Amino acid sequence: MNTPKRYTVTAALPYTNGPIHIGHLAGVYVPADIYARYLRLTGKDVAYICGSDEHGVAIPMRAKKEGVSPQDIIDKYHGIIKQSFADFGISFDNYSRTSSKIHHETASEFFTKMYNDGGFIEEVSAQLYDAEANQFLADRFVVGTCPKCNFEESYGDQCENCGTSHNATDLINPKSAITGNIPTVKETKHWFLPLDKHEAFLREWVLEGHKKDWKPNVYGQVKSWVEDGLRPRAVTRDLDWGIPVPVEGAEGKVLYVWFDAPIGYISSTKEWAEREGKNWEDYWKKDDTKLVHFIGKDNIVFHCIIFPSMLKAHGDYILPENVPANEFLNLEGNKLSTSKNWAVWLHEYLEEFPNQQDVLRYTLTANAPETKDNDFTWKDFQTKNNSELVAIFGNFINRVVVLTNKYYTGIIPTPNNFTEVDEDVLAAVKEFPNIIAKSIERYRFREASQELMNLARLGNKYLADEEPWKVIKVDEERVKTIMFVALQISSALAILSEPFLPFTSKKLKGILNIDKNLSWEAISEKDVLVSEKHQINKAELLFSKIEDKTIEAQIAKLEATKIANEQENKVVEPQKDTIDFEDFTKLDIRIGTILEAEKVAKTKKLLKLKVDVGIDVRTIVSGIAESFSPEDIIGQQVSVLVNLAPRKIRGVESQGMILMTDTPDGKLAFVEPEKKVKNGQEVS
Ligand code: B3M
Ligand code: ZN
Repeated sequence: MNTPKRYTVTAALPYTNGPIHIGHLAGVYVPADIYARYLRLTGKDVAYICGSDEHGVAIPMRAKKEGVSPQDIIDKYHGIIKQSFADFGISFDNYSRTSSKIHHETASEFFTKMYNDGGFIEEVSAQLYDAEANQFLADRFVVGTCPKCNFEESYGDQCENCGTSHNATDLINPKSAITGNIPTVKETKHWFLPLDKHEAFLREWVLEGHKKDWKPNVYGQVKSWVEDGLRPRAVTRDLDWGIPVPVEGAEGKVLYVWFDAPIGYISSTKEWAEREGKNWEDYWKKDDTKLVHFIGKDNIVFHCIIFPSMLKAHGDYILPENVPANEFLNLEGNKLSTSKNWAVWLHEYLEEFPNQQDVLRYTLTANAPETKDNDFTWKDFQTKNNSELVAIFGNFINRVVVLTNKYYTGIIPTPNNFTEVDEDVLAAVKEFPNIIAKSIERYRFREASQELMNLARLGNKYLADEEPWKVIKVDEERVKTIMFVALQISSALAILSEPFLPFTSKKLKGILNIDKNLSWEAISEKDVLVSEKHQINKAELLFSKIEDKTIEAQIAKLEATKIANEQENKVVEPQKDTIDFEDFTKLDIRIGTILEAEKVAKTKKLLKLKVDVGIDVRTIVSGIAESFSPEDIIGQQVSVLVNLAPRKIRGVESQGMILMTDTPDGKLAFVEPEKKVKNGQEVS
């Protein structure tokens, strides 16, 4: 495409069935935000568009679970999600929602136009049905074995394991997610998008047209779907939550959520254009507009096959120039999961790391899952903060600002002759806008963020080599030049960091007191970004060190989640065979007190105890050493089976057994009386 006149940048519409976490941010919203901010900084006309996806079946399902209405669910999470985006500086030009009137109208019109043009096949077919729930089962209402990868918990429309999208009737051994019943089949009428008819177009447009510029992971998926053979896909559903199908004879049916959701990009653009006095059609119908969809890899089929086929069939719309989908982010080695609470939720992060949005943005960018799944670890987060943001970026800026204030009361000094080193550094700075831009334009945000850090490294090294704090004692004039150069680097950092670290960039511009509108290109074009005699402000810390204990607390929190999940999934042992009361009375269980405890040599688990059981004081060997240290249990009351035949354990005769139970953290606990009782007291 020739130089675009304007850009429509979309970020996947999040489902409003839960808050958002770091995986969403890393996969979609941060990269899209970097891209949009960069475009604005380079003077481009941009519409950065998003909104809430409020028609997924996960929403009525969640509502049912919580005993509230779907509307309650979407209102709650739309609010939370929108706030999280704002808090993290995600600079959407518009954040809409698919329950809005403008969206219902836009989606209905879209469907109607395609319908009138003969863009759908109308077909009565047998669909899965849950007689008990009195409901057809599609999408997330049905689970079963994936026909492609044999994953046993595939959803009706998509397998989360292999990413394949299919029809609910393709599932092997389907089960209703509502009742657990095996579904029956029942006939119902639906409208299908004949994807097979769009195959030639898709081959030409993607397989031939975007071989070079699309990411290999995206291109590869599209290719494999097209080559597997495309089949018609139902775009309507028998449900009561969604946009009513706008044709006669479709009562009780709604549009499939994946039919209406991408149209949400269009309706959100309309909402924005109306507010801003723009023409939305310029952003969706003009060939000189560059449309880019930012999504996660599970959305590739919808954005690269289904939606483009809809746009093409409709006829008035442009197609995306690129769909830079990311792979997935994991958390400490495990898949992020809303239902398992295995996540770092954005609203929680902000409570625990107030005003540190940029640290998360930076870590997620530097470690973005661009070409493969990646892992977020708290240790790595700490390292990125302490060793890069604090030690390189923050340190450099702090030195420059503190010294400028100290030597020149914050007034930028007049430089003398530049040395070769100065000239080289200044020339190198001028290269950075291009270097970073190249990476961003190729959707390589990790690389771009590292180039930004390289600019800070350049500044840090310059100061370390030139040592103005030493030179000041012997050559004050030279120091003026050094500080002048360092201030130019600082200004370049303030501007170039904006897409990545918007909060820091703003703060830094404030400290340097520089023109908020200095453009990206200015850094390459101008010889001087901040001139002599310009007054800067006092130093403020841009980043602060994150201590080990803070990180340990986060890791402990995840540990607790893991244990809670395990506990939840733990199966309760089935009951043993029935015994007679007689059998029970044979057990002689007493309360005793531990008087002495010591480790049994050369064992990990065993403690040798002296226990007063009322009858006598006896030796008991117990496998509790991994849960207790000897000195902590002296005086502890315990339940003891006293008439168990004595046994030799590691050469020590054990005269009884202490009763224990497991706790959720994998340790043992004593079965003890709630109040202190007399030793020898019977347990019955
Ligand atoms: N709501 C799916 C998701 O969050 C979906 C994206 C819609 S984009 C049009 O994975
Ligand atoms: Zn699968």
